[in-house]
Amino acid sequence: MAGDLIDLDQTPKGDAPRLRTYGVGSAGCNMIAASPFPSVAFSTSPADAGRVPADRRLTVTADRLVGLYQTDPGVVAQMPSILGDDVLALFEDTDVAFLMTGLGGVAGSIGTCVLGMAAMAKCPLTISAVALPFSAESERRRSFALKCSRRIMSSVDLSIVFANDALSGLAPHMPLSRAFDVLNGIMQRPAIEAANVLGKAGVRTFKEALGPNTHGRFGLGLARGDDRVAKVVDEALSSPWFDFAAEEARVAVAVYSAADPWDKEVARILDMLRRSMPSARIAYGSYRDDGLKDRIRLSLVLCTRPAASE
Ligand SMILES: Nc1nc2c(ncn2[C@@H]2O[C@H](COP(=O)(O)OP(=O)(O)OP(=O)(O)O)[C@@H](O)[C@H]2O)c(=O)[nH]1
Ligand SMILES: [Mg+2]
Repeated sequence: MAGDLIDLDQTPKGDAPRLRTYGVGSAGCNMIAASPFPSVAFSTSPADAGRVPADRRLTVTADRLVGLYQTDPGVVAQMPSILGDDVLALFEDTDVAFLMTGLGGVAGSIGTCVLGMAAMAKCPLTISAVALPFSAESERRRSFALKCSRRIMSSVDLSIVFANDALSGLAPHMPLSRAFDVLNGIMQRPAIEAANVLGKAGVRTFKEALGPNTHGRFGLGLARGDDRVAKVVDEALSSPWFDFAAEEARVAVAVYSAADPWDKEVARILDMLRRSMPSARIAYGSYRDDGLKDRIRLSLVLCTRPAASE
């Protein structure tokens, strides 16, 4: 129901969900290089999958990938074996599949569409984090990226879209490879937050809170000092990736962390978020992170209507 609050800390904790990150294509393999989770490298080039630490790797030909991409997702949902045992095996023993890619090329864009279908057939929760190409890249590349982004959104549970264009603001004066490292680290955040606040049994509550095929954008705040709560909320809400007004959010997922998490700060954050998005369902969680010292962090995913209606 719109406007309600869902406390993820109250969901059963028990066993931690088995979360796996999937790096798809050349950029995707870069993105999992520093993953703190068991990870899978998937591409059309053995060089991509071979250069990053991963506990599972698969290289498939571009021809096979294109054939699988052209298969009707409804048919795959009924008969996942069409994808092949090697692809399906990547999702064994996985509760949360977190797919990462840079869209625009063949391996990452088509690969994520295909792995999204496999993950949805095999795993309780599938989230994708995809980067859109820079405006300066070719029109053909950008329109292919958008087409695949829409297809990914309409198949996985939650697709979080990051525009590479925001890099110039986030990491000005940095060489591109370092700026990519910064962004690739930020793109891991939603997976890290999910692993910290969701127990295995809470995955279903989270998925129900999201609703089907949800389209998300990510914002991050970090702040210290007396007014750290106001600052952290302002910074998260000023994310360069929010390309719609906060009040249009249908669902928001907010995760607060601190070395000394404090219920009062959670309540203030929720109060401020509620004022910015009065009709959104807000799912929230918190955890202790000693590394933050005197700072607090707020990770925010704002979700709009299901992709199917876009
Ligand atoms: N965020 C981020 N984006 C990247 C990175 N490397 C490349 N990109 C972006 O990702 C897009 C896809 O590029 P690649 O990953 O090289 O393409 P691919 O999926 O391997 O596709 P093919 O090589 O054509 O099969 C590019 O157009 C860039 O915008 C990275 O490390 N991080
Ligand atoms: Mg490539």
